[in-house]
Amino acid sequence: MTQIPARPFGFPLARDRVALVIIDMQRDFVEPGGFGASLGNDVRPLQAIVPTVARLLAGFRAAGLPIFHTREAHRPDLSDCPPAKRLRGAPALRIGDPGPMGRVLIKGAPGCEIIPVLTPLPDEPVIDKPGKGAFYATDLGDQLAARGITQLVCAGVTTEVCVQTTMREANDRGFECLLATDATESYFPSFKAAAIEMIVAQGGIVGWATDTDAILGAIN
Ligand code: C5J
Repeated sequence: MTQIPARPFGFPLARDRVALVIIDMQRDFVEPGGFGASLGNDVRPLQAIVPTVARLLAGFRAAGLPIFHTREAHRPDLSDCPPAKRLRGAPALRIGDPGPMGRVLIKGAPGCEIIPVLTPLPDEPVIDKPGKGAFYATDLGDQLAARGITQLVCAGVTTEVCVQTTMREANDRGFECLLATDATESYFPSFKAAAIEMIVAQGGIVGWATDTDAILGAIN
């Protein structure tokens, strides 16, 4: 078994049971004019990880390993978006509002799409999720079980929100999760750093963390 150098200790890679999960690399979070920007965030740190996420994606494709993409995406009638989520705070744009890239975080709107450079291939499932975690109200767990996957390499945005929530959901379901630290980002650098520490603390209470080079060196 290959051990990937990681924190808090080597990740015991099971090459036949691992998948990459790229979380919410959507125009609405990464590009100016989207939902993330409407909340007052500077999106440039998220744009900076795009080449690294693309490298990780290319490495999994080259290795012939399974890849899943997620999107935070709601139905046009907003029946899967609780008012408690939609009405919170005073953002310039709320979920479902018309914005420069169409209706914010609504399936089918341009802003809801994954950024072009990371466009999923036809055999790479795209999981539309109404929550922050990718297991809540989706069939991700069933899809992973059907393919015998027990390990997840996680990347995407934002580290402390949808990425960490998904890792916690996966951890509780028995998955071993490895975070690619340079292929994830937050609008808040200190939140990213804290999230990584929370994941690896206490003997990897949520999972493991390492960089993309270490992962690619092990799978290819
Ligand atoms: C947020 C996400 N931050 N994908 N979504 O609202 O992390």
